[in-house]
Amino acid sequence: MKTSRRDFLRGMAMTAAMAAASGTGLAGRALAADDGNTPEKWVKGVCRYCGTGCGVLIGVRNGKAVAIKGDPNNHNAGLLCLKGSLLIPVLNSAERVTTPMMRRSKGAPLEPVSWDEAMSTMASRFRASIDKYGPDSVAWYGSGQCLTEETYAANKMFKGGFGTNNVDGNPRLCMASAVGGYTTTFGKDEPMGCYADIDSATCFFIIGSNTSEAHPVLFRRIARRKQVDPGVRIIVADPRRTNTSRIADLHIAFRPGTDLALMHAMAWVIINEELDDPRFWQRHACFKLADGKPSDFEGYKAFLEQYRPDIVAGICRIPEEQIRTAARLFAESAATMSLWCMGINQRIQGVFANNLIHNLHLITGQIGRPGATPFSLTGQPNACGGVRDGGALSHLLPAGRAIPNPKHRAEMEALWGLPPGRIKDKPGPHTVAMFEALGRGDIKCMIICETNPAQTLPNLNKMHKCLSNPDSFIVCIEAFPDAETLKYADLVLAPAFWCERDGVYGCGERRYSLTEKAVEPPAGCRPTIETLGDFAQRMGLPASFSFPNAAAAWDEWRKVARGTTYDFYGMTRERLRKESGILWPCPSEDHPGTLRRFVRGEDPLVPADHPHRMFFYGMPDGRAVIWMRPYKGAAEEPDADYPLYLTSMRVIDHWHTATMTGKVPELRRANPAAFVEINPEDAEKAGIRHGDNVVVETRRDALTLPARVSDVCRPGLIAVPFFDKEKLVNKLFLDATDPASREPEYKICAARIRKA
Ligand SMILES: Nc1nc2c(c(=O)[nH]1)N[C@H]1C(S)=C(S)[C@@H](COP(=O)(O)OP(=O)(O)OC[C@H]3O[C@@H](n4cnc5c(=O)[nH]c(N)nc54)[C@H](O)[C@@H]3O)O[C@H]1N2
Ligand SMILES: Nc1nc2c(c(=O)[nH]1)N[C@H]1C(S)=C(S)[C@@H](COP(=O)(O)OP(=O)(O)OC[C@H]3O[C@@H](n4cnc5c(=O)[nH]c(N)nc54)[C@H](O)[C@@H]3O)O[C@H]1N2
Ligand code: SF4
Ligand SMILES: [Mo]
Repeated sequence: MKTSRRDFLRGMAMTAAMAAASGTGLAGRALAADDGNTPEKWVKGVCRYCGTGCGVLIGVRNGKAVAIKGDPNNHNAGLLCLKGSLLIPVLNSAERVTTPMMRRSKGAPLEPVSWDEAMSTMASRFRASIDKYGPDSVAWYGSGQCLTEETYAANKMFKGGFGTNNVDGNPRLCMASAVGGYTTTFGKDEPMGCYADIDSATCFFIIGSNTSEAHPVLFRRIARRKQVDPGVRIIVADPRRTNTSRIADLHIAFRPGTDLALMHAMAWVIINEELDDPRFWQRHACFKLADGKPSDFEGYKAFLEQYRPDIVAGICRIPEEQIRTAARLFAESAATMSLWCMGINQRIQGVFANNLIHNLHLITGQIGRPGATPFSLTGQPNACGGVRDGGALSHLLPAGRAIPNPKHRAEMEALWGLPPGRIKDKPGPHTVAMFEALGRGDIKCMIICETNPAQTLPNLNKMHKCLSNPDSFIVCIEAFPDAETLKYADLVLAPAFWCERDGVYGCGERRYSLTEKAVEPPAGCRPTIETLGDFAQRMGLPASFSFPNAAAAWDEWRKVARGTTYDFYGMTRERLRKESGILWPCPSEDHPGTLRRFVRGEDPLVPADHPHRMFFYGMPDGRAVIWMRPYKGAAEEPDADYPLYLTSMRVIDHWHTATMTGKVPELRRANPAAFVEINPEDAEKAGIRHGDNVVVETRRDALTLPARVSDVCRPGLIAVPFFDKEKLVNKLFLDATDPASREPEYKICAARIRKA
């Protein structure tokens, strides 16, 4: 790829503008990612961090990465946020895992070992376990940060090769409720809209997403949309007054966990003020009771009576007028786009809350037109492409197939060349249950890849016990030596990081983009696709389980997706090399990709002669479901002993456990350590001042954190970030999960505070 000096400067200027816009004012640093060396070549890739999936160009000189800028041809149009523009120091960090390491016994230190010894030890432990206890004694715990090819190979190896459905990953902690929402409402996972919808929307309904800190480049696009057209309206529904809410026309700071009541009340207003679109819902939707039994419009209207705005204002503790305003803005706008993330998903009613967002779009017909779409924001760079589309959760199979479906299992057995019946018919355990099984000793050997569960699982004291089972054998494929989970590893394998290997990331809009290899990994680090292939061979699996490289795995995955509703057969490696991302469905090499799914004339899976403009082909009768899901409170509501709500959130500068962003001095300085946000009212009651050390206590544990007293949290709510390994805040949270998605309720528990 050739880029002129002028393009380079332009790209850098954009990066600088974005860095400045992110509020940290470190534009100068973003300009020269390294020593000011002029790159000899630019290699195309994807940002390592969030599910926005910004395209990047990595500048390389003398085999070393020296600069980064936004890819002008990808959806981000050359923009990057500060984290993304400071990726080069992470890549070049001296603090890396550069050799396999092993403990000779539990409690002994990790010692460097050769790759051969590491792999043969691993294979003999796994083999012995499978022979003695069966395939369900081994497990894979993966990540939405692994490359698609790695996830595909691991899923195939465990489900098809070993015959266990013990395959799960951190998207369970993240996107599982969104998956459940899309599949129960529309029959198929993944948003039907695209990022370009932002440019056409006239109303944004942002609920449970701090877009400005968690998806900064998309937030920029929303803010620009409002700048261009001041008539655009933004509603933010979040109990915290976040940076996102600062551009809102209406900020609804409701009581945590009451979203379902709020959205039913909005539906009540829409229907009672006749702002709904009967022509749309009569044609494209049906009504169902919570238990799945069919109902009708009259049944829905009657159901909504318990959520009249005057009642719900009391439940949410907000002015009734806010509900009416939100409902009118949503329904009357020319095109409304909903955006949501963990405030909705990480809840014991996460799937139901997702359903209710879809309800609002279905009753108003705000769907399938440019700007009108229910769009779930994805957290990790490859949660969609690798884990969701790849079917690498314990109940799924690739490309929208499900473990309990005999036809789907038979299809995968045929595609993988396996005897019939090889894939088990029962789903494996979800994440929390998988670690419980490790603690009980039912799972003996586990691979943990590109995720740091010892910091990010809920109810950590309990999970640390599970990770400490003396009979277990835990393998971590981990790039950075300070990851908390390494304390529990028996074996650590050294991976090639980010652009030290090639592979595909699928971001939040069904867009697949290729990261090309830009630089060599440190000696001693191996691409994970090779590690998995080596492991499969040593486990005695057929050659089809060892991919010679990522491109070969990609080609097989294309064939597995072919002819399904996830069809991306047309995205050859060659095309991905040339183009900066393509959106599926994309069934043939001459297909341009699909911006809006389910829409005639755009989605190749909707017949050209279909009588209607939209067709929800994921549903047997083509009708999406308007669900009557009752609201109930959180798993642990505040009470006399623990009177406050406690929630957890991200900060713009850090990526999860900060093993990467913590290596960048500018980012570390901006947010060096954990804190607790407290509203001035609550602080005053407890005699706490800004900066005081505060004991935050829940039924599980207590931690001392410095107070940030501000109006960010509504009264009665406190909030903590989870990036700081010196303060493992997840010890405070409970491991209650949504019964449908099994996603933990990280967003709510009960707490009390006192001055330390
Ligand atoms: N800088 C940065 N960006 C990231 C990440 C990161 O670590 N750092 N991680 C990525 C990942 S994996 C993910 S999943 C996303 C997460 O992205 P977000 O979900 O946007 O981030 P969070 O800060 O976890 O939570 C969002 C908001 O939920 C609100 N909330 C709490 N309780 C409730 C409630 O009851 N109802 C509603 N409606 N809202 C509530 C919180 O106040 C918070 O502002 O970010 C991605 N982007
Ligand atoms: N309290 C609370 N807890 C939460 C959440 C919350 O909102 N609140 N959110 C949950 C959500 S949504 C998510 S997604 C999870 C995220 O939780 P995790 O996935 O556990 O956190 P990360 O820090 O992203 O872990 C990624 C790990 O991969 C390593 N790594 C980086 N690059 C590579 C590589 O190329 N190869 C390999 N093998 N390893 C690499 C990093 O060093 C790091 O240790 O946290 C969950 N936990
Ligand atoms: S918005 Fe997300 S993907 Fe884009 S540069 Fe920032 S961290 Fe990377
Ligand atoms: Mo996430």
